[in-house]
Amino acid sequence: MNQSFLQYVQQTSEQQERKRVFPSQCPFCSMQCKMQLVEQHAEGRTRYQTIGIHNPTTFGRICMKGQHAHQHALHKERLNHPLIKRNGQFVKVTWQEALDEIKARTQTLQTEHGNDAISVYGSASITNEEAYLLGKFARVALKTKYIDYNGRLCMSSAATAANQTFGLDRGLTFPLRDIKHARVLLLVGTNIAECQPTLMPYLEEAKKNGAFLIVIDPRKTATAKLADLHVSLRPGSDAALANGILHVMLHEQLLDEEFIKKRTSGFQEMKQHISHMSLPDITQQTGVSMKVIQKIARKFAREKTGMILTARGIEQQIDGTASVRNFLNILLVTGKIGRIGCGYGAITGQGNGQGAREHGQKADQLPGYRDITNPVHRKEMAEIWNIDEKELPGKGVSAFEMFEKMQKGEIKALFLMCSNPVQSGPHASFIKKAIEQLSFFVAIDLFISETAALADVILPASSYLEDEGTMTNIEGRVTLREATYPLKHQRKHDWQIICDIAAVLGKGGSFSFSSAEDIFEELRTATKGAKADYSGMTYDRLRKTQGILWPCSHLEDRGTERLFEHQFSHPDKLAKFAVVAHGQQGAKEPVSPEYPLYLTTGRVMAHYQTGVQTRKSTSLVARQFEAYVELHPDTAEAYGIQHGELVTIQSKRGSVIMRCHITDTTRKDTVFVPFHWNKHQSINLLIGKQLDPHSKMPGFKYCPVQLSAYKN
Ligand SMILES: Nc1nc2c(c(=O)[nH]1)N[C@H]1C(S)=C(S)[C@@H](COP(=O)(O)OP(=O)(O)OC[C@H]3O[C@@H](n4cnc5c(=O)[nH]c(N)nc54)[C@H](O)[C@@H]3O)O[C@H]1N2
Ligand SMILES: Nc1nc2c(c(=O)[nH]1)N[C@H]1C(S)=C(S)[C@@H](COP(=O)(O)OP(=O)(O)OC[C@H]3O[C@@H](n4cnc5c(=O)[nH]c(N)nc54)[C@H](O)[C@@H]3O)O[C@H]1N2
Ligand code: SF4
Ligand SMILES: [Mo]
Repeated sequence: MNQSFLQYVQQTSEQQERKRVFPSQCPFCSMQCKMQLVEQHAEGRTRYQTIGIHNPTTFGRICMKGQHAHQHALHKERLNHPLIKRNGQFVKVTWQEALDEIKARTQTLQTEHGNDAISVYGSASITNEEAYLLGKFARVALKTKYIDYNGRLCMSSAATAANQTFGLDRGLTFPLRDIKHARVLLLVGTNIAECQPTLMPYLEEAKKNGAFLIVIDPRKTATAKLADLHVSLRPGSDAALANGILHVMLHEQLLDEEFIKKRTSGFQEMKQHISHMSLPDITQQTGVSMKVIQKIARKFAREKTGMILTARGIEQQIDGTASVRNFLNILLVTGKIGRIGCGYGAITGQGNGQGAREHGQKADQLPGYRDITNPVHRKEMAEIWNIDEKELPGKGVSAFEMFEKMQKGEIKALFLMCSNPVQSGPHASFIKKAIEQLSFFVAIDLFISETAALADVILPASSYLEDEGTMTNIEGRVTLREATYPLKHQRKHDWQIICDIAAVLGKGGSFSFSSAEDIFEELRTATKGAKADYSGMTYDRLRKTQGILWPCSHLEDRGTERLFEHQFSHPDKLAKFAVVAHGQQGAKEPVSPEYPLYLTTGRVMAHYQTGVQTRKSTSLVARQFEAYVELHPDTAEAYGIQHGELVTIQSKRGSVIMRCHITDTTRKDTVFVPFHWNKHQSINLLIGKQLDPHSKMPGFKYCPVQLSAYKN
């Protein structure tokens, strides 16, 4: 061996010694791609690289956001210490000081104003263990009924619709690998190409097998570009479009009569209702031609297999629940659920969008999807939590309604974990004012977000690199996120923070957990026999199996991949048709000469949600560094606006300023703005306060606006 080769080997092995590998799962979307952070010290520098790891959902694929996630987790602005605001400035304090402050302020407020003076706002980006514990914290430590979470702004319409139609809400009723067996795929308001990029190969595989892909979206998105048929409907008109499709199916007898007879109820009422509808009216309301409506109906009904996938485009509407139910009507009349290649999928959003809604963060729910108003469920949970059932608070109110109560002074304090509502909530200026009214506000975050900046106390949490726990992915697959990056500075895991606060409030006995696994063991018991049953899972099993789809009710149970094969989850085992009057659309603020354009909002590939995390990543910011508005060329011409020019967009509630992107991928009457940017680019300043009556979802995807060139 020559000298230089020996030197090379020596150097390489030194480098090897200085290489560390940390496992985790991406902190962003519901695909929950498994990944490793590789940390390498060489030539006096530390380099980081994120690589995808094989798993049964994404097979080692990752997208650009996952690839650069470490850039925010390792960012210099990450919080290191608890902070208390004194004279308008945040000062670093010890945990003891922060906890003492929390104890004193909370106890005083509860003594003076009752337990319900305090509220808790959670998240679907925390682990199942933390979601479970936060629900327990509200009910057992604070004894308040006011808890809800950011998932209310996300999937609540799909969840409500699935519960009403099927009696159970699991985002996907099938495993992703079933997609390749679907002959027709109907995608409604879902932009998978930008929002769940590592899901795309499933659609591509289905297409290769001959599937016909229909995308219903006002914009010709990257997903729509893959479609055989792109249906550019008027924003907010999905319920009407579904009525049109049903009309054709009923008129042309494109039905699965046996399925309707054996597996459903309410068909006649629905049929009767549809028979009064006029197709020409529907084409007018939706902007979709009769020919296209007929084509969708015939194609979907005549193929042997088919799936409907929805996401926030149809759901984030004040008639989102009814609209989703109407698409589920289409699935039921054609008998396309409960067998391979068929089913419904509400594409989940946040990393734990599925699990975090199952374990008690919702105002009306207890762990495992138990109902907080059901005496039997209450008793079961009270026993597990070792409290008297009478001590268990009742049903609270939804996320946005909590801010209304803050504004009225009924709620006086807020514990906020892992969310940024000042930017993500509707009518953002209202939410900011409501929070400013609080007597006491604790934010638990990685950074000083736009919302945390308003807090009295900020507590520094751990990130996806450090925090072990389970996350339930898009498939309903419970995955174990192993995370071993050392916890630095004064940061703590969200679950530790909850336990520490509970302890100073005198409830330490109910929160004496020493690891995430410890909490999972209690969660298993708490969900036993419930709809979302995790009791057959253990960390060991999750490691060995690479994830189990719930329900899983005993240690030999391999989980449930496909739902509703033999029965639905209502007591009579039948799925329920819905009568959907798309007149409900009339409740929406109409466009007018003053506000003539439809604004719809959403996402771009490079950024995540309110951008607190992705705006810290230099690589992602390089892809897209500012907000923009998409405008059709004819509309731009009519308004005398050039590409790249700054424009003001205004609604009844507020205005924003951003650059104009002229593109023929959007409708002439529709503008689109992503919601990842803050300050004068925060699009939620424009969105209204109206909520869906069933799910309490705001109408993020529909808002009449005016647009004009920006005048300085
Ligand atoms: N890159 C990226 N990926 C993400 C996220 C992110 O912030 N960034 N967030 C994650 C989360 S939490 C979620 S919930 C998901 C969201 O995933 P999606 O719901 O797929 O994303 P959005 O862009 O909000 O909206 C989807 C589409 O709805 C269309 N749309 C607007 N109005 C209407 C309408 O009236 N009817 C119909 N049919 N369509 C309409 C929009 O044009 C848009 O293309 O993405 C997850 N993944
Ligand atoms: N106009 C419009 N508005 C929307 C939507 C839309 O399509 N259009 N979509 C809605 C949807 S679907 C969603 S899901 C919401 C999302 O709304 P938010 O939940 O408000 O958005 P995020 O940016 O995810 O906020 C997460 C916060 O938690 C912090 N964080 C990240 N990880 C952790 C952690 O592990 N622990 C703690 N304690 N903190 C952490 C981040 O730094 C960040 O400040 O926005 C909704 N708002
Ligand atoms: S953002 Fe979603 S698709 Fe991209 S790496 Fe993360 S989990 Fe995977
Ligand atoms: Mo979401």
